Amino acid sequence: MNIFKKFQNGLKKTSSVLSSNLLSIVSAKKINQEILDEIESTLISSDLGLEVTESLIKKIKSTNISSDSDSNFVLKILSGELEKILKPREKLLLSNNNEKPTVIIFIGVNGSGKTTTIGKLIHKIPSESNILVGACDTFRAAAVEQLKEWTLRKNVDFYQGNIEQDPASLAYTASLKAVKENYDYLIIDTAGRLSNNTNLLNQLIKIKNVVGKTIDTKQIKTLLVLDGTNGSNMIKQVEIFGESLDINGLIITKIDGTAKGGALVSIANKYEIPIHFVGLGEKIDDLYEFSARSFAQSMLELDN
Ligand SMILES: Nc1nc2c(ncn2[C@@H]2O[C@H](COP(=O)(O)OP(=O)(O)OP(=O)(O)O)[C@@H](O)[C@H]2O)c(=O)[nH]1
Ligand SMILES: [Mg+2]
Repeated sequence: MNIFKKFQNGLKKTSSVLSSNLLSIVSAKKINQEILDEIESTLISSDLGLEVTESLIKKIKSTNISSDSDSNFVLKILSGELEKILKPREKLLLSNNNEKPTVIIFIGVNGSGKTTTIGKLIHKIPSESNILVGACDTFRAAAVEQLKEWTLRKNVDFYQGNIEQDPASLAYTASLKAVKENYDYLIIDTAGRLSNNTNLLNQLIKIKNVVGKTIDTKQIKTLLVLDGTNGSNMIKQVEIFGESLDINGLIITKIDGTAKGGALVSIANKYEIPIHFVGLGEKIDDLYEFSARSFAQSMLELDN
């Protein structure tokens, strides 16, 4: 299946609500204030946020739309505007010209998709690269096993400690190993839930700091994994994690399971943080490099 088709399928829940509502509003009608109000409430209800919605409405107002323009015309204007907002957030995570190792620390609340996304990501990294995966979610034995299974599928080296071992001490020895044994990538999984948020954030800060003792901070990427089904609540998570840690990139999962895909646009509009990947399903190859054009077109059920 081509990539655009994957985006179209992954965004079906979002687009089926958004585009059919929009089409029924604009079809064969002249755009007047009442129609604009209806478009506005449809856009808001798809979690695009107020600011993005207002800029979209402004664009429609300033475009000369005659009553015989086909109804897709409005959708095309909207998708062009969405693409403009999303485009600056497209950025490849994996590049070859970095110093070795590149460290990728996955953070995010429990259930957001960290461990699964690591599994999908190691499947994407070309097999000539050496990858070490560190199981720094020592909070639950099952978490270690879940991660280990993914590494076995790709025959990737796995580094684990004892259950309830301090995750930062494990991250430290994993980084020593990654440097000494010349790995290309060290990928670190972390816990999503501790007794409270402050403990979690302090632990993540500590993990990042100890890795930074051995490996240049320029080579360390902290990626926040967000559950797309949370819609605009994802913004709160970017804020909470962003207060304590520099977030270098975002991965937004479970886009396939939500009609609130518009929230990704609202995040792209609010934060200058790259969106590296989107999760469009549970299977190993359901992780896709973020494409502004595919996302925008698919949200509105337009063809590429
Ligand atoms: N439909 C869908 N499900 C996903 C996607 N990504 C992850 N999941 C599912 O989300 C659930 C939670 O994923 P995990 O990877 O265990 O989440 P986690 O962040 O590691 O959770 P903790 O270890 O508890 O912090 C699993 O059932 C995954 O299969 C996605 O893109 N689409
Ligand atoms: Mg996990």
